[in-house]
Amino acid sequence: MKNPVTVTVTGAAGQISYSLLFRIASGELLGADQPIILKLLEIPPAMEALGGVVMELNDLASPLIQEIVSTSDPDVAFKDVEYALLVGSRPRGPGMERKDLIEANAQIFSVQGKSINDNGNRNVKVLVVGNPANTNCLIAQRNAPDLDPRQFTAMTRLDHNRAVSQLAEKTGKHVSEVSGVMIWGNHSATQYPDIRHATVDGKNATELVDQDWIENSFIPKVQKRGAEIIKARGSSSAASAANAAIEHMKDWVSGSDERRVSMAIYSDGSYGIEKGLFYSYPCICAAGEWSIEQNLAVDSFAQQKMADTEKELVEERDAVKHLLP
Ligand code: NAX
Repeated sequence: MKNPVTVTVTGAAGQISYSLLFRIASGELLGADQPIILKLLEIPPAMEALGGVVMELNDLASPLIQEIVSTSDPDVAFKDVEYALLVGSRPRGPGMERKDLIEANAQIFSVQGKSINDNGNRNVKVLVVGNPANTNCLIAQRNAPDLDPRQFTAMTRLDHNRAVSQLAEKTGKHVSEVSGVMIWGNHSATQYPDIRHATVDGKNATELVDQDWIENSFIPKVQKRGAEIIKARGSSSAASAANAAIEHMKDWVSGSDERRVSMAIYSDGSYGIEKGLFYSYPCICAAGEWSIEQNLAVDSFAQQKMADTEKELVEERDAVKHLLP
């Protein structure tokens, strides 16, 4: 049996975690032979509800879970963490402007970034899910000066999967026949879901659909899928978000087998995007590392879309500039 590893999940009493934690416990994240110490972070008012989640986790009688620590202290939650899934964040309250929301979350992610820096394993891998995910990730990373910025990522895998699903539906093919889709930029309504280099059943996707569908149906549908789900379900996507979080982390750890995946990662300036922003790029994962796929052709339409979403990320960063170390 392998030595146990520490996985920390924040927002552990929330909707996404209610799906995520049970899949982690069943080995879907790190494999069926990897014992886990699960550390769960919540805010004090949610600790009672978290107690209920812990009872259910115990009732799995999972052979993989070695220990469960539930706490409202980030330093306890991030002690020795190797895989940190930052799901919890402050939701928008009544009368709250977007700027207030970004600021409120900046406080949370400053504390968590610092705590991961001070308490986590030196090889920790961090995935930020809580919104605004890209900017929350930037804040956490900037507060963790002793760690490599490449250890921080934010989630656009759900957007990626939504794009795959839409393209499969439109072309009448199974999702397994779709490959090469990618998401550029922010996990928000400015993101650019891009099928210019995708294939469906081996054929170039852009030859199977027309530009009008791409611009006026596909892109807005993927950008606004979250809102569509809230309208239908009465609450935001949870199980599909948990699934995307598992896939993001699993590919990062175990490799994506040369499949293109979308991850918001520390920009090194590739494709002319400002260095240091957390921007979603097409990535390939291998040997526990991600790398940006380079030299994909960019036309003027794509260039504009990539710049629009970059602009939003710059604005979000500037809104919290005074809080960045
Ligand atoms: P919930 O409101 O159900 O759960 C969030 C949990 O986080 C709550 O239990 C809350 O008490 C906890 N929390 C708040 N502040 C905390 C802190 N400082 N430390 C620890 N825990 C804290 O939201 P849920 O539906 O689970 O969504 C979680 C986050 O994911 C939201 O920000 C949501 O917007 C975001 N999403 C991101 C997605 C992505 O693709 N990147 C997609 C799904 C989702 O919308």
